[in-house]
Order: sequence, then structure tokens, then C-alpha cells
Amino acid sequence: PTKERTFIAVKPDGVQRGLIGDIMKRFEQRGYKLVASKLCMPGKAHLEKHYSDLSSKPFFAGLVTYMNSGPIFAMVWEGKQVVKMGRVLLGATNPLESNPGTIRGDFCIDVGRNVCHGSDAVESAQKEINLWFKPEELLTYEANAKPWIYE
Ligand code: YYY
Ligand code: MG
Repeated sequence: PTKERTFIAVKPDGVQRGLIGDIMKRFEQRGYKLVASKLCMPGKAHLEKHYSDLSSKPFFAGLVTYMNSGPIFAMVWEGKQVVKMGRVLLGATNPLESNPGTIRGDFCIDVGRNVCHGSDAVESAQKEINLWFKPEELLTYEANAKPWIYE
């Protein structure tokens, strides 16, 4: 359905490098609908929770330090298969394996500075949206272009 939602974030390196607009543009131009966004620094505990599935990984501490090193631009995007397509738009986790044309494939090199986050499944998207946004921050509105994007 066209109501699927995903959590996308521009990580601190992406924000510092001025890539917020470029990253948002990929989702906008594809036809997805923005339903929430904010610039935030949620703190270490929140970021540990966000990446709790990776807590046993050797890179976990460095990942949390990196994510806590500056503002993050958090977003929720809505539309048909947006979770899966969001991952396609982002590219592979390791930017050296991301195809040109993807966000990571166009804007970065190292896995520990891969400029963006995207939910990997509908379930994790729901969890992440609930972690990062209050219900009243998620807007419901009719996108004008909808009949020109969906048949
Ligand atoms: O979902 P995605 O961001 O593509 O990858 P994850 O496997 O969930 O890892 C989260 C995050 O951790 C990744 O974006 C960069 C970092 N990371 C790392 O620094 N080194 C690795 N070998 C794997 C992941
Ligand atoms: Mg992940």
C-alpha cells in the first residue's frame, strides 16, 4: 500500500558535509512523501538503543561515538515499498560496494562515514519511527501529486 513508512536519517558526517538537501532530493524526486523531519542530537543512550541489534559488534562503540558527534537530520518517508526502495536509494552499507547513482555510491567512501541510515525492514522501520518521533510529529496530509505518481 502507499501508506508504508520508513525511517531515514542523514548522519553527522552528511549534515556537516552539507548533504541534507541532496539526500532528501533523492526521496522527493522518486515520488515519496515526507511525513516528518527534524535536526536533532538525541544523545548516546538513544543512539545505543537505535543500534541495539549491533551491540555485540566490534564497531559498536565507534559507531555510537560517530553518531553522537553532531546533529542528525531524521526523516520519515511514506509510499509504496518505501522501506525496500529506501535501501536501494541509499546503496550498500559499505560505500565501496555501493553503485554510483545511489546516495552512498555518490557521496562517500568509508563504511564508518556512510552519511545516511535507512530502516532495513517494515518492522524495524516501525520501531525506529517510534523511537525517533512522537506520534504528533508524524503528519497526515494528502500529497497533491499522488494521482500523477500512482496509477
Ligand atoms: O543498515 P546499514 O546502515 O546499511 O548497515 P548495518 O549493518 O545496520 O550497520 C549499521 C552501521 O554500522 C553502518 O551503516 C555503518 C556501521 N558499520 C561499520 O562501521 N562497520 C561495519 N563493518 C558494518 C557497519
Ligand atoms: Mg541497519
